[in-house]
Amino acid sequence: MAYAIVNGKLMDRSEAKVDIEDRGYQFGDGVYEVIRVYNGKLFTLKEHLARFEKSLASIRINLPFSTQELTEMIKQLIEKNNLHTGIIYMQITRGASPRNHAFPSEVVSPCLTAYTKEMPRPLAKLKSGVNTILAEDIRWLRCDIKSLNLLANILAKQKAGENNCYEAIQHRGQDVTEGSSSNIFMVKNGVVITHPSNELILKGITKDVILQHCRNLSIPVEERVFSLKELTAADEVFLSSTTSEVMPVIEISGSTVSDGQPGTVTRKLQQAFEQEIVSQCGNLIESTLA
Ligand code: DCS
Repeated sequence: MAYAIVNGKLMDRSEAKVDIEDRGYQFGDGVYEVIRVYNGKLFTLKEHLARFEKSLASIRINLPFSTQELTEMIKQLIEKNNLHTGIIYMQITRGASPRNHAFPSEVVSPCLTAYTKEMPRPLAKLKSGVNTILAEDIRWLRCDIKSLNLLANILAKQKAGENNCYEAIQHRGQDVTEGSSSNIFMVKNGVVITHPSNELILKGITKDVILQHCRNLSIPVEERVFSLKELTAADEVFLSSTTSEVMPVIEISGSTVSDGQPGTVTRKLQQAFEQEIVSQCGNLIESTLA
């Protein structure tokens, strides 16, 4: 039997239901996190919990549990579901209340739901790299909040899929922001360049691990806005996310990136990322680099 958490309680996943007037369901009034699990162990848990709390505070929802309680619930769910390699998805909404845009005037308890999913590492793609397509970034101006409202991201990802691409690279006018569900990096003359973590993008946990490893490896980094023109002239491009790790980008809207092969800086960072996984979660069965 697969288990899920609803309102802080562990239950049979097939019986996990929420109210039709839950504000997450009606308004997307809530926030979420996706955390990677390798070897049954949570990767970068502390960082995800910190971002979750920041997202919650940004939309003025109080976490109905302590971080410690939440951690215990998540760990119990992983154990109960026997999750080896996959993800845990969790979200908190403002709760169920008669429909009205403003916050409920009565006291409503926020609704926590969580479940796990087996998901192998995308090893073949990590080796070969992926194709991407450009998409205008039509999102709101608080993309730093990991909000349940994902319509613009959905439309961008759908455009990617319909064009046989793995991801859409979003841009506001000439400025590259981030992927529909990932951060974007380019490499030029050995320098790693990526959008600053401000309100126009999500501060990726994977992004921060990568930037830390750049520092460790003495790879120069510039966190600054870069243009579509710079992107198309890049030596290397890669994207990052919890599920995609350090993913080489070999094509953008039909144009090949450099020679169409994952670049050397990208490879180095993939290697460093794998070492980080091993140090936090133990040895991996298969490596990207083998
Ligand atoms: N930007 C956006 C818009 C995202 O949705 C994500 C991750 C990222 C960047 C990368 O952040 P992390 O490195 O912290 O994962 N999105 C999650 C999602 O919706 N599914 O998987 C990851």
